[in-house]
Amino acid sequence: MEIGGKIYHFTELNSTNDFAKGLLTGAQEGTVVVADSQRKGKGRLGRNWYSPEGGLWFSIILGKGNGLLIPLMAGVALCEILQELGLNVSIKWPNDIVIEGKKIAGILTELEGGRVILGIGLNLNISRFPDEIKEIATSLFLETGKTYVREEVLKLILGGIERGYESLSNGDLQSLLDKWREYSATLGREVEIKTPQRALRGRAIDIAQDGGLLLELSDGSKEKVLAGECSLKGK
Ligand code: BT5
Repeated sequence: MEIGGKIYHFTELNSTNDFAKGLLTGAQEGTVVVADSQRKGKGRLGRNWYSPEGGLWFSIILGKGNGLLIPLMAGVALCEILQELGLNVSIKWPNDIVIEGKKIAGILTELEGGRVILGIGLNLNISRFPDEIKEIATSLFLETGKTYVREEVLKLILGGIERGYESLSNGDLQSLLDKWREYSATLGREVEIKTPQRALRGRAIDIAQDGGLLLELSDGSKEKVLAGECSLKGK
């Protein structure tokens, strides 16, 4: 499947994910929606995503897929491309792309009409962040001092996602999980996972076949978590 065969480009949208959802009927798999800025960029769980001009904000319409494995695959693809660009990136479970703990990219997947909308926000040429996030966010520009041509970076990422999606569709889960382990900033660490129901603390020991995070709790028992907020504790 070709990703980016059709690309819709807007100077401004509320959210590329929302626009992509509105396109679903009749839109081909692999269709991409990109906006220079978003008025209501969305994070997970109704959070806001700061999306001014200078960033790379886009969504891809994919076919059916596993709602947990697709974002893992996208995270790995992003890491590969950012590493090629010389950045020392890692993945904080489930799919924050970080450089020394600061987030450079976020991924939001939504299931709609049996399809997956994969939304990616990458802080490209952003020179400053609002106070609320300036300690936890970074950009390619802030890390390297260079400015990037958005279309070129987009093309690299779409290529990486096309390869990753194809190998997932062919059932090659193992290489995806191995790459994820390689980039992980979470495995081996003491973590706390918070869900609306509970908080769980333990050592992150592996990523499961379904994208869940395996924890070893202090009593030695093991538990798999599929969703939640992860904070890293100590070494
Ligand atoms: C995410 O949410 O990390 C998913 C972000 C997905 C954004 C893309 S842009 C294209 C597409 N269209 C959309 O409307 N969304 C997708 P989450 O893990 O919930 O992280 C949100 C939190 O990250 C916020 O509460 C802030 O603390 C922080 N944050 C907000 N904007 C940021 C930014 N530009 N860079 C780094 N951190 C940010």
